[in-house]
Amino acid sequence: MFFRKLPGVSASGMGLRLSQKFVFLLFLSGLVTLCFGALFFLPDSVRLKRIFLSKTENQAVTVGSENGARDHTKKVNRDQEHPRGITPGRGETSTKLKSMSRKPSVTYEARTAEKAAAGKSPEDWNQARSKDEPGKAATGSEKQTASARHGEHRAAFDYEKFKKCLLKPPLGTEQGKPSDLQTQQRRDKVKEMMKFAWDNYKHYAWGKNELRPLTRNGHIGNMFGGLRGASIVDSLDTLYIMGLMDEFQEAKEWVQNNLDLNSNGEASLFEVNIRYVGGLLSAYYLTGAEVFKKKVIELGEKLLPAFNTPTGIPRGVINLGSGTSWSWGWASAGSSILAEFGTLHLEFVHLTELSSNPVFTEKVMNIRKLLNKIEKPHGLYPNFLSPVSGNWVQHHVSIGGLGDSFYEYLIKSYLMSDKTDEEAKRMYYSALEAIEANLVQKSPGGLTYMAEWRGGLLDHKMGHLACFSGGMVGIGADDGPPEKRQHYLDLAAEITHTCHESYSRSATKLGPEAFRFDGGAEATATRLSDRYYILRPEVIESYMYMWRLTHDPKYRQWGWEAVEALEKHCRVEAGFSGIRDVYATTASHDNMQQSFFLSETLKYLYLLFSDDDLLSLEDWVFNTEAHPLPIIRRTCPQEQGADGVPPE
Ligand code: DMJ
Repeated sequence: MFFRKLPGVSASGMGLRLSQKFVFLLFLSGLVTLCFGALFFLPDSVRLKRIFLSKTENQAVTVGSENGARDHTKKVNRDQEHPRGITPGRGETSTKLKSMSRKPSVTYEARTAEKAAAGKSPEDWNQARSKDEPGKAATGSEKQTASARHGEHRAAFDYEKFKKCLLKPPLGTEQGKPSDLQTQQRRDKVKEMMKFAWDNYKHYAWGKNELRPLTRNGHIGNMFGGLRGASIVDSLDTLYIMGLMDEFQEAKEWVQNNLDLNSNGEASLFEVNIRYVGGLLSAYYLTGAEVFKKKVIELGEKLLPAFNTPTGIPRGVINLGSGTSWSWGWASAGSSILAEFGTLHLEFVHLTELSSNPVFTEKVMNIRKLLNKIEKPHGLYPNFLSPVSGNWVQHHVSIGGLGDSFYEYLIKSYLMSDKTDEEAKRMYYSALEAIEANLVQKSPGGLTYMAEWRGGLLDHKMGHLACFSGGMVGIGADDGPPEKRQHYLDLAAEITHTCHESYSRSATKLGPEAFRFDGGAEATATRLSDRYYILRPEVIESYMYMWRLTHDPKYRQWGWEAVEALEKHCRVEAGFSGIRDVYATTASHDNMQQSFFLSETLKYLYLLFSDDDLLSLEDWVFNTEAHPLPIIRRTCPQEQGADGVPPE
């Protein structure tokens, strides 16, 4: 070491000072090391620790949603996450998504913890801990811990046992083959239509979301984020029940090898849920193939961050990669849509069944709780709700678009719970009463319809989407108050009749997107913009349910009229296409074979011409995309004694 001699200081004196300094420096550095080391022993919340040890450490972080309502700690690795607020490129999904209000719904920490919670094994969930804080609403993880404390350990899902407990074989005794020749031929025709739609999709659009049958190419669209193959996932169960086994096998292999869930696109929570989650769940329950179960649980976990809002009401759009979510730009004041957040229940309950993870059911039960408690104008549920305040944003009520499948999921939740979900039952029948009192109308020509309601004023319009309600009111008729059962069945028949009228009053015998009952109109579209038909299923769906409930042959006849009309006006050389004007005989095609045509329209037609034991309503409920989900029975009927009690 080299020291410069200081003026006026002797060499020996300088040596003494230097050694003193050396000892002092040594002491100082020891002290610093000691203090720094002590940081590791401080509690997680101490700010100094967060300043010095951020980013790269495996550490416990405080979890909080927007309003800080959730508060628990979890071990997570921050390096695995995207930084908060950054959303990856949107590519083809951008056009519509640009108009969304960009409000990330969750803090970075909340997303991290959510993912960590979702990724745990059932044993981990039971061990997961969180501190009880009086006065705070229990979060998902806290409730998980609570259920663990109460000894609610769910056994892993047993597919063989599930199969044994069904009342009927899923495909019926003879694949649902009808006894009379004419019905057999009609059913064969529907199967041929499915094969034609599938073959063309496969040829021209394989792996894309939908087929463009005129330009003979694929369509990706902006509803499913980066997910692909919507037509494949939506078709799995239809192919299977129709016995198109080679095609089913191709579809299954595609799911196994190509369905990539690690996408970064921005997706509609609702659409991904009803088509992908619903499609994969059904495929699993029908076949027992593990690949479907694995994929669907993984996908379900990716949807969870959408629920991280102050109320737990999910936002409509989610980036499946980052977990960031926000509301549709067109939905007033950043609100969530009733038909979207109200159409998750069936699938999420089944996600819990298959994964043994209670978090999925907790998320939807929380939505249910809020909707049950909130004040409802005239007992009606408006279409827009703020996920921040939990209040209605506008008083627009509709049984068609924006509201529709919420009502459907209430009665189906009750049926799917083996009629044990009393809350869903109560909510459904009181909603139906309010609908009857406020929305159900009779036209001057004697047609029953469900009008829309705008802050107290009736809009005498019914959308094609609202035509599912014939089937819904029908399947719920039997569990209503005894004095109302026949009335509900009649109401279901009247609505289905009105929807059929909207078809039979058009030149193509296909129904418009919306039809009116004012200005002299009786179930006809009065606006040019309402005249299109995009291969929608709702009217045929109601025919199918009404057939099963009444066996009145007119429903099969009406279904056959629809088949003929589809063949004549929608079948083109390379698939099926929607049309722009149902009142024009020279068709103008919209160049789109919607995936719901394969999952719903053709499936409901096939079921309409099949025996009732093909996907028997005693065992199955259909989600809103026509994917069959089994009724959940806590005790297996086959294991019960003659007195209905399980043997000891
Ligand atoms: C389908 O995706 C579902 O039935 C949804 O509930 C409403 N719309 C389409 C079909 O019209």
